Amino acid sequence: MTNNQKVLQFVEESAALATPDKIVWIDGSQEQIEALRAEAVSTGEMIKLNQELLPDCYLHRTAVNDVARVEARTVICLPKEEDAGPTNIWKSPEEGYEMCKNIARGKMKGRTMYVIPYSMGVVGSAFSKIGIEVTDSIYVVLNMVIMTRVGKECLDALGENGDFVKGFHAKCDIDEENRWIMHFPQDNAIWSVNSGYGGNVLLGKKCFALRIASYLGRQEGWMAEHMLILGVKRPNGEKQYVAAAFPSACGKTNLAMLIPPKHFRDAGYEVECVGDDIAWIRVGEDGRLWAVNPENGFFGVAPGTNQKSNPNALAATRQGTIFTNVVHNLDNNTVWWEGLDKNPPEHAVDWKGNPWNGKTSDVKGAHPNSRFTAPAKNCPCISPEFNSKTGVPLSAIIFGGRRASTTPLCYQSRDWNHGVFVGSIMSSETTAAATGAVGVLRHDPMAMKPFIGYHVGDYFRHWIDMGKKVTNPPKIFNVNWFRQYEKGEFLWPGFGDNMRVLKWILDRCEDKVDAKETAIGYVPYAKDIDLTGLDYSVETLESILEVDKAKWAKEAEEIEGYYKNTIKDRIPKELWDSLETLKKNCAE
Ligand code: SAT
Ligand code: MN
Repeated sequence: MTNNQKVLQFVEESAALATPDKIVWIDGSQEQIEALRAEAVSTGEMIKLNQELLPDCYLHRTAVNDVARVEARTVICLPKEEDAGPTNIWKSPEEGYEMCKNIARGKMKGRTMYVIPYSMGVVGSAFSKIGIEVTDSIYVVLNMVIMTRVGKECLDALGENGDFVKGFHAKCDIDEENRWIMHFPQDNAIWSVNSGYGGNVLLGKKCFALRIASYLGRQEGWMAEHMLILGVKRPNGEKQYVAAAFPSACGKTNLAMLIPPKHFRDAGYEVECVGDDIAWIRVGEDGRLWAVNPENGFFGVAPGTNQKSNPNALAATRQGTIFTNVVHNLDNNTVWWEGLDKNPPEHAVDWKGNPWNGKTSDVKGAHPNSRFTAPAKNCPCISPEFNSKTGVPLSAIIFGGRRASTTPLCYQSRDWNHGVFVGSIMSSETTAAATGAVGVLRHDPMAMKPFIGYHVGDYFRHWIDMGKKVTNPPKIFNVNWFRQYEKGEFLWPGFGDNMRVLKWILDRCEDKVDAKETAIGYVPYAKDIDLTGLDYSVETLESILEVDKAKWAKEAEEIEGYYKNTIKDRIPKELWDSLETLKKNCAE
């Protein structure tokens, strides 16, 4: 399929190590995809679902010990430990390669090695980059076909000499103790062994499009961020785009596909989705930041997705979708998950493969991190700019985490550098997207803690430097949809009603609305958040817009500790200055 010697050599070396019986190049053709689906069904790797209700849809179950990203086994291999920084696990490239190779040696014996040429971004765009993933998993192939642009045209775009990101994946024994996801940023290489779970094995996603790409972006002067991208069309037809960073499983997919409340729809507002997870961002000739979504599908969290919370995502999963670790409804050969509807199936199989009765069982049927892999083109609100080679210009960047208290519903930074500070101090409660405890508050700067391919302090510096290159920067905001009463109950309705906050943000970008200056930045006046059609008291709104100086003084102290004791060095002076200002403002 190619004359590119580097590609041929990579495939040859991978095969020499893993010794597969057969090598199959993925050309992206429908016939090949069909044949692979049939093979996966014949071995039980996938279950073909009801083709009338869910055409071209399949169900897959991972091993029970392999259901999420493994941050403690995700490694950045650089020569110097200090260059990986305090947010990453580090190994030297020598040690990393040796470990992965020793684990993978001979492990494809009796199996087929698939070679997947793929593009992150539209093939042929200056934004895009090509990867080659070798894998012994048909599930990986079929997911990559949805999540990226796969096929011969990627090899053609590479030409005889082009460079690419090398991805080696072998399932091995799905052994937790020998599971490693290793990145070699200097070599554009990724090795993944002993896992079959999406985030660990779809190497185009977090491994390439965030960890390797963030490293490349710093060298080449652009940014790879854990951000959704959405567009809002105003009644007069003008469009504004925003990119928003939230940690995994904090509602990026829901926000990206938001349906505005009736009052806004009637007035003519529309929201379109450009991406739900990753943004590659460059400075345009006009001095603005332009963003593309390098992916071609959605790897969304299933539980909680329903006709009310996200009808667009649900619609996207009705065709050509792979479901992972959800409930198999045996009555009609479809799928179910907690929060889909109030009618769990009685005759079903849970995510572990055990018989499950949704009416009587007191254990969950779907894993909390169960997923759908759906083609972007299925999404009813996919943006006409989705395939744009230049992307969309950003009016705003939004940061947001899961915070029960302290952080108000929304605030705006004073300027770019202060916005970088606001991103750097993000904390969020952990979710089921990664292994480990759920609901623990942890620092997650720019929602990138698990995804920065180098030192977090250098990453902050790169953000500050980018600000110098953009003459017309987006405004930077922070939101928190997750404020709670004492315990449990959320104070803001969220979902489609987030449009009310989004509208304020977009109005701020056009200087159409005033704001209150506070210790932490500009906060909306309650009267300026349009509550029409919502049964919600202005007092409650005021309470979640409040900036409590005493709490923020404590927060500032905590941030200082994080900067000093965790990140330690390489923090840009601009961020220390912002911290000093915050401390001073809270003391006043
Ligand atoms: O598992 S993934 O990393 O692909 C999804 C996520 O955690 O954001
Ligand atoms: Mn994500």
